[in-house]
Amino acid sequence: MAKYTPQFMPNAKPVDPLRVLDEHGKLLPGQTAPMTDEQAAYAIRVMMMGRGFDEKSFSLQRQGRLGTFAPVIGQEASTLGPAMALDPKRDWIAPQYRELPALLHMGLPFENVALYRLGRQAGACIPANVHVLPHQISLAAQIPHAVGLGWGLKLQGKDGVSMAFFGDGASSEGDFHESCNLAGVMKAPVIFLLQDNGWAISTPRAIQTATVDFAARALGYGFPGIAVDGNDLFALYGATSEAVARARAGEGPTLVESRTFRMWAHTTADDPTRYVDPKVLEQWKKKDPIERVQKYLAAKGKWNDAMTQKIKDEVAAAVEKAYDYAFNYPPSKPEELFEQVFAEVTPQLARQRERHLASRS
Ligand SMILES: Cc1ncc(C[n+]2csc(CCOP(=O)(O)OP(=O)(O)O)c2C)c(N)n1
Repeated sequence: MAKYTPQFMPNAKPVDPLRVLDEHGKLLPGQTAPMTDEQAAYAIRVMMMGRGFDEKSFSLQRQGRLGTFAPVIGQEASTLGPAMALDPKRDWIAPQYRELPALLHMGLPFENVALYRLGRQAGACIPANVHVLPHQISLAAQIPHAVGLGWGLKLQGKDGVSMAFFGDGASSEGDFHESCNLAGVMKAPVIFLLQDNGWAISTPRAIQTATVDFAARALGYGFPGIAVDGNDLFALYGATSEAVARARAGEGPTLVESRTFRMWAHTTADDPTRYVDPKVLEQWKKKDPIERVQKYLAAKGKWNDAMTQKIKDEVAAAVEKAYDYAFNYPPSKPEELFEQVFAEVTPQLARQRERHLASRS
C-alpha cells in the first residue's frame, strides 16, 4: 500500500465526450441545438463538398492522374464544426493536411485545392484574403505558428483567434507541448484542435500515448480541455464556440479533443485493410457525421433525399470544373520551389536558385 499518494492520478477510463446529437440525429436529453437550421443546412453542403472532392480525387489517383492526398472522409464534422465557430474575416486556421471542409468554410477556393492536389506550386499559395496558413506536412510544425499568430493578434490589440488542427500522432511531437506551454503562459487566443482519428498512419492510438484522455493534457499547461464526440457537428460547434468566446475575452487557450475515426486510408499510398479491424470500421460507419445532421433536419421536415442528390450533383460539377482548371494550369517549374518561401528571397536561397538555373542551361 502506497504511503505517499500522488495528488494527481490519471483517469483509468476515458471521460465521456460531450455529445449533443445522437447517431440518429436526435438531440440528447437536456441538449438544445447550438446552431440554426440554416447553419446546419450550410454545414451539410460544406461537408458534402469535402467528401465529393475526396471521392473525385481518389478516382483520379487510381487512374494515375494525381499523386497522393489525405482524405477527410469520416472527419467532416470534426473539421467543419470547430471552423464554423470562427469568423473567417478576423480568425485564422493553421491546418495539418486533412481539414478540407474547414478550409472551404474559411473561403479557400476549390481551384486552389485542385492545384495543390495536382502538385502545382500555385496551389500551395493561399489567396491573400483567406485566413489559412499553408498546409503542413511536417507533423506539429503548424502548432507553434498558430500560437505565434494568436499571440501576435493579441499584441496588436485585435480580437482574432487562431485554431491549430493536428492529429493524435502529431500531439506526440515536442512542438505540441512547447506550444501549449507558451500559449498557456501568454494566455494566447488559440484553440488546439486535436483530432484523434484512431490512427497515425498504422500506429494505433493505444500505443501513441499512455493517457486515456488527450484533453486532460491541457491541465498540465494551465488551461481548459474538453473531449467531444468528433462525429457530432453540434457538439463540436458548441464546445468550440465557447472556447473561441473565452479566447476573445482574453481568457487564453483551450484544448479540444475530437474523438473521431479515419474512415479511409491515411493517404492514397496506404492500405488500411492490413491493420484496421473491419468490425471496428463497421461500427464507425453507423456514426456518419453528415447523415446525422441530415437526419436531424429531415425529422423537422427540412431535409430530404432530393436535396442530398441536388447537392451531390452540384458538388460533382464544381469539382469537375476545378480539376479541369487545374489540369490546364501550366506545370510547375523546379525553380518555383524557391519562390514564396520568404517575402524577400534570402541570399542562401538566391544562391541555390542560381546554381539550379546554371545546372539547367
Ligand atoms: C515530423 C514528422 N514526422 C513524421 C512524419 C511522417 N508522417 C506523416 S503523417 C504521419 C501520421 C500522423 O498522424 P496524426 O497526427 O494522428 O494525423 P492523421 O494523419 O491521422 O490525420 C506521420 C508519422 C511527418 N510527416 N512529419
